[in-house]
Amino acid sequence: KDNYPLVIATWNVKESTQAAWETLQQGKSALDAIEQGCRIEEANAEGQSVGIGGLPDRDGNVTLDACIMDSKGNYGAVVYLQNILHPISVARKVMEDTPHVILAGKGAEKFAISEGFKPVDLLTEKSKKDWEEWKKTSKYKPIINIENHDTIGMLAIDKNGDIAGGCTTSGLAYKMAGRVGDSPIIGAGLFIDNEVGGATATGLGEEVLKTVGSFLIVELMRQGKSPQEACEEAIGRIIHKNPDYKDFQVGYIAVNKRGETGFYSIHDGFSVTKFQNDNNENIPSDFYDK
Ligand code: SD4
Repeated sequence: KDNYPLVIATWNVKESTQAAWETLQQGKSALDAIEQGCRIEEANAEGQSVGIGGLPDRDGNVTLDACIMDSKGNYGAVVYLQNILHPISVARKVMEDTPHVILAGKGAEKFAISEGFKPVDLLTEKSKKDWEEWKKTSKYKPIINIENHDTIGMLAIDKNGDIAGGCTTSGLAYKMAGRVGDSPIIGAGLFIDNEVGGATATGLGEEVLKTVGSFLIVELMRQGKSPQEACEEAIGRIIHKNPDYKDFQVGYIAVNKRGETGFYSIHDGFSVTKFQNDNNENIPSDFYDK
């Protein structure tokens, strides 16, 4: 029981895990904690892979993907959402206030505005400059670890032992217009089963999608694997299927029902932030390609 409440997230996002932890301390649900935690990173204009300040697609549009899943197995997502600061909150509204689970593009934006979200320009001067610089060569190659990587995948367990998760991103920098990654797709970027545990992903979404990584991790835990073993096997699956793994990064994090955690990546440089037992800590991840 001492293992939770607990919050764990991809990358170095201490302010996000702090906000989620404080939400849990107020007696709120894991779902509330996830939403509050993710909102911090979404509003951080310095982070160039989530929310405002996210690097645009190759046409200069910032397009956001996000999803959220609760302990009852409910799920909501937005894909290719533009001009809205908090996709995680829109995803929650899709889950709670519509008969659907995914809304895309203009429809998602229209829904958000009808729910009171204000349109904002998400392309910052800095990201616009970086994009203009990129256009000079227009070489599309996913970067193994983006310096200030902060696509946030977050898992939380509240004091009742209930698990929720969320994932929010601006996707890959300079992606093709229309591209959607793993982050908002159930089973790929995120999966929760309150009887077993949860998992979430970061990195090259195409590889996570093709192996349905987060669902795989939860199913492996159901079969008795620890969160660590399950993350390692899911990374192993990608490596086995794709000999080009040296050129891209994927990182997974997982929790099980007992509040045990695991995390693993293909390459060095991935880290997680974990808030547990009053301690908010950024921890480097072990990795495959040594
Ligand atoms: C994607 N998985 O859109 C995301 C990108 C990511 O940190 O995790 N960036 O493919």
